[in-house]
Amino acid sequence: MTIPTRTQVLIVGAGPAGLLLGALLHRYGVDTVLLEARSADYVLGRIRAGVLEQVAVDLLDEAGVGERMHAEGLPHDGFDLCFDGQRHRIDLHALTGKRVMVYGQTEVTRDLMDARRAAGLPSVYEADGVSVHGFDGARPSVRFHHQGATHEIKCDFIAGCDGFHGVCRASVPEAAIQRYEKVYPFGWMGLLADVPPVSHELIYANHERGFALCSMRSATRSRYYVQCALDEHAERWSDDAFWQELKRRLPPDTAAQVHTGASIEKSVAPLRSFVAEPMRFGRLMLAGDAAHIVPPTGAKGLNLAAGDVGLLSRALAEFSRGSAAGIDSYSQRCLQRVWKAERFSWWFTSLMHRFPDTGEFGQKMQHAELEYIVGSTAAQTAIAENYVGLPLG
Ligand code: RFL
Ligand code: PHB
Repeated sequence: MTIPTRTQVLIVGAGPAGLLLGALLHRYGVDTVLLEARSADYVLGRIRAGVLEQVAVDLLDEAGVGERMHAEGLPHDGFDLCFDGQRHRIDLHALTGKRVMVYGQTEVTRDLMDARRAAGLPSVYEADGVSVHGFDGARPSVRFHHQGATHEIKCDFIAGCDGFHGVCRASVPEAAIQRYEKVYPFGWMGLLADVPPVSHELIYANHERGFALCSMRSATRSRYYVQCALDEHAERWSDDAFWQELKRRLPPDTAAQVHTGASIEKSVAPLRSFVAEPMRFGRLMLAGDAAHIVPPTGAKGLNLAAGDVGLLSRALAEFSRGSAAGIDSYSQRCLQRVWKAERFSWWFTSLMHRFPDTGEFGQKMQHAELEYIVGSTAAQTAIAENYVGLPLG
């Protein structure tokens, strides 16, 4: 492939945000070049999100990549909240009329990559030293190295879809950006294994030893998490130690039904809440984890990324037809939804985890709130409407 020297939208980052943006823009007749620092295999090897909201499902359909998701994804009508050795079902569908789709981020990424390759759209993997220039004027450009050569691509807009540690947000002058951040004093250790899930729906457990989550990727592949110390190393945990710890945090009858087996992947992720405001700097637009991070408890990260690029793709398509209205309102429209998801993710994280300073009073508060939730349809509805996802403004 010859690397183009000009494009309408230069997308930095081939995670779900960058790939979905590219697919939507292709549908709208806007051309893109996608630059990714890592190899395609590396990107596909990262095990992350598992739950898609309807908004994300609709956008994947609109991008023309929904076929395998509908065939292989698992629609879920509810999930369980677990505490005091009891499971309580939150009936998402009865409470909101909506459901969520369990379909892994790895599969979403693979579907989008395959579609981009099939459409012959330019992507450069293993692009080194990406730097962004001139976004405060009308002619931005991006420079990078690839296979020993230096390249420059001129563009109308740069889409910063390069995740939390990317180069795009870091290239914005300090004075132009406001950051809001909360780092949690624990992480999640995740394990992926080819064993049937313990339950056909997800289980979120509050336990005195710490939070646990039972999730899945398919009827034969399970994904489990346990809250752990921030300095925990997954390599130091045998699979057996993980399974034992998971089971201790579940009610005995549920623990007895956990199918154990060799892990395919085991890793620790820190938990963080983060928002950068605004999300637009001249002709540089941030989307997804580049602009905001949520702790995974609410399953919102990938869904927020999809929502951002849904709005951004429409704004950029409008711009190519002569209207800047969508571009001008992009940041404000995204941030309204982002802050609501930040609130829900922070609240659900606070409710379900043991914090070093939870103390006896804090535990009583968590317990009273969990008791209130299971006894109140109003409280369950509030959880359900946030969990299935708020509308794309
Ligand atoms: P990504 O996926 O981080 O992709 C960014 C891409 O940019 C590349 N990059 C660069 N490329 C070129 N030049 C540079 N200088 C670059 N710097 C970085 C990176 O290599 C990468 O390929 O961000 P994106 O696309 O915004 O997508 C966000 C999601 O990945 C993330 O929000 C979710 O995974 C969060 N998340 C969950 N979200 C959900 O909606 N539902 C869930 O159930 C859920 N579970 C999770 C999660 C995240 C987790 N971890 C590990 C953080 C569970 C976990 C454990
Ligand atoms: C997952 O399956 O990886 C998953 C599911 C729900 C969450 C977080 C992660 O809240």
